[in-house]
Amino acid sequence: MKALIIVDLQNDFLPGGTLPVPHGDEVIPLANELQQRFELVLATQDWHPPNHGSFAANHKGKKPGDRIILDGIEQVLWPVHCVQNTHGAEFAPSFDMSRVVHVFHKGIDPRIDSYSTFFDNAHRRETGLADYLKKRGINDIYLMGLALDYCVKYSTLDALQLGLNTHVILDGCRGIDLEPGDVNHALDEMKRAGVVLLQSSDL
Ligand code: VGL
Ligand code: ZN
Repeated sequence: MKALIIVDLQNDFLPGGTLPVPHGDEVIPLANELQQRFELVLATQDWHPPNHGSFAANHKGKKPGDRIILDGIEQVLWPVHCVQNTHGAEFAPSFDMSRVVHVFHKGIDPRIDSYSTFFDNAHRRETGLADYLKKRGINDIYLMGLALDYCVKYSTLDALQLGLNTHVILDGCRGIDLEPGDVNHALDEMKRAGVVLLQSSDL
């Protein structure tokens, strides 16, 4: 069975948010349409406590884009975003969630970030998504959403490790490109690892 996983369509990642992914809003109509075509639709939500270690504001003298070592691993610092129970963490109002059966949260632990929807960045803790898919016999996953060069990329790499046939719907994604070239690099990395990159018209 196939599942569609819609990644982080939250206010803070959209134009006007605190960590806007350029043109991120453009993928919402496709998210609404594609849900109708999958038997199982899941969503992810970046869901940080206010004291999260990935926020530059929580480190004296640091600014977004700086890199630090957080609990032993490298961390890029971000503007404050997707704080639990705030408007910025909510899903975009135009995102139709009527067919989304479960939402997986990530980035809850203040000491570690979680770009992947499966594990935190040090692979210490699971979000529950891997077990959820296994229990339901789902071997094929299709991801779309934000951001292509962070959450989508890291999720696909973990998914492959878990033995899932992993697809990315490219016209349903937009990237941050913190460093110009990050999106192209992410595409190469995913392709080399064995992710199937496709367009929604191929579905
Ligand atoms: C993400 C940056 C910071 C993502 C989350 O989900 O792509 N990116 N937090
Ligand atoms: Zn985050």
